[in-house]
Amino acid sequence: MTDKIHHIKTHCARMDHGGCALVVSVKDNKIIEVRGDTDGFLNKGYICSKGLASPNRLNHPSRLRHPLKRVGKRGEGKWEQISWETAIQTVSERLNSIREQYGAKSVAFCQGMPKGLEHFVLIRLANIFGSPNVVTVQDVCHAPREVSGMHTCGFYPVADFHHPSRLAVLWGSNITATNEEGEICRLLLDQLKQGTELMVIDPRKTDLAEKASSWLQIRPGTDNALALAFLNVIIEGKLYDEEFVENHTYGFEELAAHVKNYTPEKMSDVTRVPANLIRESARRYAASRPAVIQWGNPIEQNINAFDTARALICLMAICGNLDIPGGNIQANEPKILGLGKFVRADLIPLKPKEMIHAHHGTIPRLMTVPPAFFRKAVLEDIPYPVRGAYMQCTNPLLAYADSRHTYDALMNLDFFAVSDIIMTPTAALADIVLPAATHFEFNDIGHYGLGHGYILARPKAVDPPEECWPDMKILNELGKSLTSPEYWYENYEDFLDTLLKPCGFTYSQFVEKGYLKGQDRFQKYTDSGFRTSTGKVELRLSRAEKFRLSPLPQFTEPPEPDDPDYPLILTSAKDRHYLHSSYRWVEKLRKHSPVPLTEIHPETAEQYGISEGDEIHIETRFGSIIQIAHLTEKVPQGVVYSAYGWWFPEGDAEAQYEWEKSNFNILTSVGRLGGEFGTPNLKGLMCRIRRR
Ligand SMILES: Nc1nc2c(c(=O)[nH]1)N[C@H]1C(S)=C(S)[C@@H](COP(=O)(O)OP(=O)(O)OC[C@H]3O[C@@H](n4cnc5c(=O)[nH]c(N)nc54)[C@H](O)[C@@H]3O)O[C@H]1N2
Ligand SMILES: Nc1nc2c(c(=O)[nH]1)N[C@H]1C(S)=C(S)[C@@H](COP(=O)(O)OP(=O)(O)OC[C@H]3O[C@@H](n4cnc5c(=O)[nH]c(N)nc54)[C@H](O)[C@@H]3O)O[C@H]1N2
Ligand code: SF4
Ligand SMILES: [Mo]
Repeated sequence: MTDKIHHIKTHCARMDHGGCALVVSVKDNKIIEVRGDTDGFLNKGYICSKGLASPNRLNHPSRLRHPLKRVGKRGEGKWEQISWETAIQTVSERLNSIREQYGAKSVAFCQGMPKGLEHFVLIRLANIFGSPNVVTVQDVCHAPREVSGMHTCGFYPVADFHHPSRLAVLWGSNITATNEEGEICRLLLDQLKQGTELMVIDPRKTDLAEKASSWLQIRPGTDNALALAFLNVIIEGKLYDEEFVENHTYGFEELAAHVKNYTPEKMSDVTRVPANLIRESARRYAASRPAVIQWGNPIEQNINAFDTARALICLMAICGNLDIPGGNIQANEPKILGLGKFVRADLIPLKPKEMIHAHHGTIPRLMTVPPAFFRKAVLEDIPYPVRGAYMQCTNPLLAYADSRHTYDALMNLDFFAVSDIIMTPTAALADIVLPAATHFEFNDIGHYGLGHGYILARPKAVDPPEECWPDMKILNELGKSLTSPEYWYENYEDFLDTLLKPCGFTYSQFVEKGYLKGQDRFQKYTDSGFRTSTGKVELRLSRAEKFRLSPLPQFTEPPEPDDPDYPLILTSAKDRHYLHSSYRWVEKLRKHSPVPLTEIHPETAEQYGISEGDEIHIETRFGSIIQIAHLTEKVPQGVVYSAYGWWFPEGDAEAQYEWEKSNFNILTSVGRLGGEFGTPNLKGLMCRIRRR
């Protein structure tokens, strides 16, 4: 007998940070259609190609369906199917024996981009196990924005697209392709129709650069120089918000004296943005209150990440755009369980001293280990040995800078387990591979802990295939076996109710509502000041010396010095049809973007005798890869945009699916890192190209 069609309202997830409300039509435990929900709080009906293809992940023949144990040599591609009971027991025995031999901190818990609640359950497991080492990709993704925000103004200033702005600045954010952290482009596009002005700071002519009233085609890797030039123009011209500066900032005079040096003329040489365009754009930002800055990955994907984030927060502050409607706000969370309680931070009071990166003198309040330092611990025992790891929702062999360094580290671990939905190059090296259930297959909550002031219901639509388990369930069972069972639940779904308890809703009541949002409250500083040691926005950091931080935002030089052997500048942008290294195996998406393309300006290509469609080598001092040339005037001369995240799921499993051939992170290095966050240079590298 066949079922009727059911329509389920849920939110998209795991194709990016998620956020679009969806209506999912289900028949016979199969999704037959998804569409954007016009009632969606963030997307108002919008859906992208990834959202449309998202159900195609579920019944794909490549899905992992059973727990696997490595039987051959590491990476040889020989596996034995095992039961869940054996899998949980093996992972737990191996991690416990490492703990006995070297201590709990010798086991790392690794996660890539957070997908949902599983991220926080993983942190909870690490805390209960006693390891301070949760390794994430925050070094290049959000920590520079969040933690620099905490130090400067006491919060992470997020773009408020829910209230009208006079000007929106996209500073290295390709929002129509990436919709990062649920800043779904639909809200911004609606504002643009209502007359909000747009400024885009991006080397490449993005969709929105075409529509912007000003487009600053910056040299990759020089965003801090540009932000400092903005500060110079605004302070010299006394265009800032005097009342705000007078009452709510600390160190203005020092900032003013410091930025005198960064004139538009000087910074124009560095950034390649004409001085008059810098002047005009800075003036426009200062004159357009409320103005919002949607800032993206490029500001935090080079060694100057801290200074760039600091300069941008100073800019928001002195122009009076912090915590006002339509500006960059401190979002208020709904009344749900706080993060510290959920992850049981109380169980690990020594974490700030003991986590690997504390040894490297990173910035206070960075609570996850930068991948470069994790690998140093594995390979060099610095500051102590790390011998085991549990990894979920991550593909480090593609996502971490310096892929060969990652390979060496993975090969040197005594034991590691990976939970994923398919066999990736990373999983192919693991000792145990666990088949995860994915979005649509279990009840989850989205956007918890991201700092945007809301959470989204993601109720299940269909059952997972065969033996696939949600990560939350895997962790709950592993928790019971690996640590004291008192911290874990009979049923992992209790995590959902525990989180919602303070607001009085059960999970099903929450699902009825669809989302929960904190109340809008702005300019909270007028009552209580800013949550910094001075109670003000710290343009100059009052505790810089104590924390060994630079007190004022700096520009000294681009991330890499000019190099005659590598005369071109290399950067990247996310592919709108994929998430990082994920989903090259989803045919519907692969059709849109079948091969790794390197974008080059036609005149630059001609200089090197390269034509459209040629196979080319892209080389840096650190490595060489092969991609296909695509000539376009959208990128500037002398700048090369290579595709990031490529491996070939259709390739040879024993060769880890050609993970080296086109992988952008073969070109990157961990030789030089930003001191505050351990950030490597991913964008703004020096490279050269040649025909194959
Ligand atoms: N389709 C898709 N969406 C995604 C993701 C994905 O992989 N694919 N990933 C998700 C994640 S985890 C994140 S963190 C966000 C990231 O979202 P974004 O921050 O938007 O990410 P990127 O595409 O890396 O960079 C944005 C823009 O920066 C430009 N750019 C490159 N170098 C520079 C530079 O040096 N300076 C400036 N100013 N601009 C530069 C690029 O041309 C691009 O248009 O996206 C999320 N959404
Ligand atoms: N050169 C360069 N490097 C970068 C970046 C860049 O722009 N350039 N961007 C950086 C950024 S912003 C980020 S966030 C990181 C991303 O780093 P990662 O998050 O490690 O990147 P992904 O390649 O998306 O790997 C995610 C894995 O999770 C799996 N997965 C999907 N759903 C589930 C699930 O429900 N459960 C489990 N267990 N697994 C699942 C996918 O199959 C995939 O293998 O990369 C960073 N690295
Ligand atoms: S923009 Fe993101 S959340 Fe929206 S449909 Fe696309 S992948 Fe899903
Ligand atoms: Mo990210």
